[in-house]
Amino acid sequence: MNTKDMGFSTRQIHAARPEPIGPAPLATPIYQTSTYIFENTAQGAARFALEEPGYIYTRLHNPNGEEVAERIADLEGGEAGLLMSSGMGAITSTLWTWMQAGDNIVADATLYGCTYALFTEALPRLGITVHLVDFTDPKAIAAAIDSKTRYVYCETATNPDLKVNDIDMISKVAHEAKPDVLVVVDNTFTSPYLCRPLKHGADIVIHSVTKYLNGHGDVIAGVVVTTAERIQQIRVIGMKYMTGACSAPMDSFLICRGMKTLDIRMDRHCANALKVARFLDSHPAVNHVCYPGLENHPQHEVANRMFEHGGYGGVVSFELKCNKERTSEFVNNLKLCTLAVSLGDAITLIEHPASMTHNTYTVEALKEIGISESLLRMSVGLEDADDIIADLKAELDKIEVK
Ligand code: LCS
Repeated sequence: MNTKDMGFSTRQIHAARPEPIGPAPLATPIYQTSTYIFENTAQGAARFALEEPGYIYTRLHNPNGEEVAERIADLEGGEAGLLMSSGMGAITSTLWTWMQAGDNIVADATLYGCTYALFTEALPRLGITVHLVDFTDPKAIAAAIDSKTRYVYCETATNPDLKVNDIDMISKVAHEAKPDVLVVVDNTFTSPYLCRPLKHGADIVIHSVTKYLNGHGDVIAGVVVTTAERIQQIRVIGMKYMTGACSAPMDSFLICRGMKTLDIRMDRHCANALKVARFLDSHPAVNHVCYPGLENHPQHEVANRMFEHGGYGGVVSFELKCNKERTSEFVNNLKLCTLAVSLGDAITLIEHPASMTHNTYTVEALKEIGISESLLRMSVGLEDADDIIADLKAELDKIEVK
């Protein structure tokens, strides 16, 4: 079925559904196989030479992974996608495909902790330099780009503090400074339902599918979406030779199931998060709240321009008016909000970035990007918002504010 002109909700369910083989199952069966049979040696050779399309080995292709990748590519408005074993697998497989010693990356200073560690610890060991700059400053981005810059890299809404990067501005500045630079955007926090970076000038979009796209806290996966030509290069270089970070058929099946409700879940995550953010913003024990849906958020207008479907995401971060120890006590006493990293699950999760997801930054480096040891990050779930708020309120009211 050609779903090209159909709506988001239809495409998240029907885009890229493979033709049934034999009896017509409603759900795509799990192709739980590592390898595929060739009819003869000529066919095997033609497939390896990429002269004939068809399956070879699950590290390269698998029907379940392809269904998910093509569907996400459709929702992102990209030509093609590639599903991988994790978000970090998708990031490394993509970046390594076109990078060599001597090259550099210009990246936003606020990143998911493991991306930051990749950029500041791992890549420099391989002779690749990473310049971290504040991506709200166009002059700083332009000044950091030179003839050796391969990628300009940022997150749509930053982990953990929800700064919204203006992808139109960043892409324009990057391509003006160096036309062949690849603008790579990690769109995990927004999902394609809220933002489609390719439309705003990005060249490559990456997701940790572990989060909203799967949405049920039971799979680790990643995806990259870009042109069909680049996807083929990532597949046969970055993924096949360099990382081997291929997706697993069973995981793809679960993601396919989860994605059918992406829009419904996102609407609820967004509505709940806005209520929670407004509550936190009004509480005397809270120093400040990071949520792009609040009118006082520094990039509220950028979010209004870039985000679709009227939502601002499900993650809310907030800083308490107390020290690190009291912040820990607050979290440990919560009943409904569950202490765990990750995000995008039905269950509301809360974590302490400085000692958990962002412990790859030094305390000083965190301070430079405005993240303190009293900051908490919540992934607001799908429960009744009033129950989440009641859980927070009971513990916030106990904090003595001087
Ligand atoms: N990009 C972003 C923005 C992320 O938040 C994460 C994981 C990744 C990439 C990596 O994806 P993964 O390999 O885990 O699928 N973020 C996590 C977090 O904030 N808490 O736990 C994991």
